[in-house]
Amino acid sequence: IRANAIAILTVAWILGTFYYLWQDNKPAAAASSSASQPRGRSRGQKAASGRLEIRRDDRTIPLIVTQLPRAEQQGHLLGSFDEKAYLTEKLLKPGVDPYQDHAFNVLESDRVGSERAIRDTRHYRCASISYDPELPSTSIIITFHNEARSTLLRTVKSVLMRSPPSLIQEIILIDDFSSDPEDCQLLVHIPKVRCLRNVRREGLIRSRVRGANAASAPILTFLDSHCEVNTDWLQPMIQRVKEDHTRVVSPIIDVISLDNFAYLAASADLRGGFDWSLHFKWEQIPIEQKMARSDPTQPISRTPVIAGGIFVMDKSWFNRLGQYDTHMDIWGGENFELSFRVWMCGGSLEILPCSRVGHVFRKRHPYEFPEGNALTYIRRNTRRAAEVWMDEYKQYYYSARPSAQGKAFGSITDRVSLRKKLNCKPFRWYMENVYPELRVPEQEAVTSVLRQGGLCLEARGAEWLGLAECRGVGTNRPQSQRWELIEPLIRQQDLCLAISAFSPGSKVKMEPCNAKEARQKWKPKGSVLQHLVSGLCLDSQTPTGPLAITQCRPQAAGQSWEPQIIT
Ligand code: LR7
Ligand code: MN
Repeated sequence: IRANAIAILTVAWILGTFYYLWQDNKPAAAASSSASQPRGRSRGQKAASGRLEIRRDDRTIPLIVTQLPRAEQQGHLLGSFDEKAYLTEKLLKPGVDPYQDHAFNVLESDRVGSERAIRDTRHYRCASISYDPELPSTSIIITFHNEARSTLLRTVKSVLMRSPPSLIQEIILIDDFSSDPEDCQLLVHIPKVRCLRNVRREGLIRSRVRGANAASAPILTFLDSHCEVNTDWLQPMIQRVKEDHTRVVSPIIDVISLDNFAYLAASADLRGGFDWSLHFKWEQIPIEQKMARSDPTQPISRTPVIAGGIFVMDKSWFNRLGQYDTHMDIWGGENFELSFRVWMCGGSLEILPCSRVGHVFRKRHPYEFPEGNALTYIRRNTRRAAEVWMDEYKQYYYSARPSAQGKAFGSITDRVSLRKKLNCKPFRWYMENVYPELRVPEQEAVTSVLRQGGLCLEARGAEWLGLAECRGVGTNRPQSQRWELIEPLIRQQDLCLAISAFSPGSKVKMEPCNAKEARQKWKPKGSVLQHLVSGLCLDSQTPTGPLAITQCRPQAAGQSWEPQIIT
């Protein structure tokens, strides 16, 4: 009887496998339209048309569903873990708003389960790439604060289901002082899962560092706590890092709808960018780069920044580069700090289109910020990044985020000496080589007269320059007495104030503007106009002529220039 039963089971299993393969090979539209279309259409609409307009997904594209491991493997994956008990203990009470605690629809997350099939969103050519059979293993690091159990579990299980087991050394969960320690502790019954709990709220930056310090694999993989990894997500990333340990790589981050948990493909030609307030944004890769991309499976190299949550990095390289700035608290800014540091100190950042990881994007933070609100921390953290890494460009950060000024941000001595020790390039290099598309804000031109007593600085073309009676008021001032002060130039139409030589007594004249010409560079300092390179000051009372440069004497009447702005 036993032998018979085994024979029957074997036949059934073979038939089942064939049926499965046949299903997979059928024209994909027929195989999956019933499974995904109606729901996706009716409920997916909101997510697709809402704030994530760049992440539109064509729901009519035939779906190819990722293969699930068979039931017995499934059991093996979870060890003694009791999934049902874990989830049902925390189900949403009737009448409670499903968005309240997590800023996504937790009812839907609970409902879709932990091992659903999702569409393989990669370019089809990715599936035929083969990777090194001897890839190094990785420690997965997931930090969380009061994550929903079903999303946390789906993150962990998708990693176990969709990664070659030999590549997963361990999954380290850092419970950042969540209300219920069991959210984390119960999960250690799953093989390879470890749980570290912070004794106080640290924020994601110090939590990740704690995870990295506990990791035993040579490669680190960071994930947010509400992700769902897709087919073969890990191999492309580890491969790139193995080939060159200074590469820091990210997947394309697909969108999991916060309303219905539909898994939506993100556009494959986006990269990470920012504006001067250090606000992260996805942007189109530059058109030349787009046209040069003949192979859609190739990395999107030269992303100026990464989103920050999902990336793979060599552990020794992470440590050598100074991990993270652990004086950053709670949330925000660390992705800029890391990205600038990687680029400026000899590494590179890239996005791999053959690696896909879904992430639940939210519209608000569901958790508390211990002091103040999110902005309190964003300001402080991004300010630290700007102060350490942005050199003279930090002025643009401060003009774009004036509220960051004047607030304490702690000591940056350690990070500045780290930058020295690593011999990192200046931010100017980053601007020129990594992010030339980021425009430096136009200096706002100020038009004014330059008064000395009752007289005004006047130029009549290039022919005559000197002091003359001030004429007109406000907008009636004559053109010849109007000066545009666009640092470092002092400009009148196409002509600029220039010295003729760099020694004291050298005459001053008008000549065609050229912002690179050292003789034309000035800086107003109190009431004097100082020539930048010579350090001498514009003077009207000199023996050599009407206008020349002489040693600066701020009290001298001939060096006092009072700007009066013309509105
Ligand atoms: O105090 C905290 N402690 C934590 O452990 C606050 C948060 N966290 C955890 C949290 O549970 C989550 O796992 O940190 C992770 C990130 O927080 P989220 O998911 O609330 O924020 P987010 O998705 O907006 O985070 C993005 O920006 C952050 C800036 O500090 C981090 O870099 C996140 O890793 C980053 N997430 C991603 O890059 C995923 C793609 C999103 C985009 C763009
Ligand atoms: Mn997140």
